[in-house]
Amino acid sequence: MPRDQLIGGTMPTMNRRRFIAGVGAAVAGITLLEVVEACASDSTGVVSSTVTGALRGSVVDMNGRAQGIGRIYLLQKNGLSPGTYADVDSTGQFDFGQVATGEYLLRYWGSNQADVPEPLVNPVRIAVAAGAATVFQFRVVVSTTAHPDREIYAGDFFFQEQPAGTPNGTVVVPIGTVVCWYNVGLVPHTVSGGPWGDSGPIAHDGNFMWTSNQLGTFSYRCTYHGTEMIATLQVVP
Ligand SMILES: [Cu+2]
Repeated sequence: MPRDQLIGGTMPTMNRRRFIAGVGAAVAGITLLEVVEACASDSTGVVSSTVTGALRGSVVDMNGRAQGIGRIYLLQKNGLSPGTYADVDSTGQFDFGQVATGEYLLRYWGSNQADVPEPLVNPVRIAVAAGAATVFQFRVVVSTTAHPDREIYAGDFFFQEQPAGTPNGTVVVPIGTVVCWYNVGLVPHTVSGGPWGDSGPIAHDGNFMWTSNQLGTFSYRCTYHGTEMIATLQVVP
């Protein structure tokens, strides 16, 4: 079906300006985004494949001083990282440019030189609105001591090592490493099957930690989503 026929048939009174005005107030779902695409090329002559908003921000320490350390990852709202990132520049700024509207998670990664301290949230949930700038400031603690922990996200519905692991892949850690599974998803998950036994339900924003005290290759899974969420932890000397 030709695109203009679809537009005329389903949305005779909709124009792009009116749609953009409304999209900021709505929760952007897939249906909404499809409508945006259908509306994006219209009689005003404005042509774009998706509606976007700017996404940028800064990194400061707890005293408000700019810190040019690290990298910001842009995750999908279910916590999955497709590998999209922006480096923090020497003045502490990061800039993703124009991003498709919708909900995301934004994660700070400090390359063992800085961390977002508890109880500050990392990753943080954001919503990119059409035609507006979404600006977020991360507050971090700069530390010269290495941060040896390994973090694996349990999302909806996958395990993924941070900041750039393969979903449901194998994570290799030296013995004695503290491994932290963090539920970045919206529903409960478990980490079950390794020498640690069973984490039990981990709520949204909750975590389970295990200090690797046994060599071996351990398959583990989420008991609720065992066919989708299955991954491997390998502990080496
Ligand atoms: Cu699960």
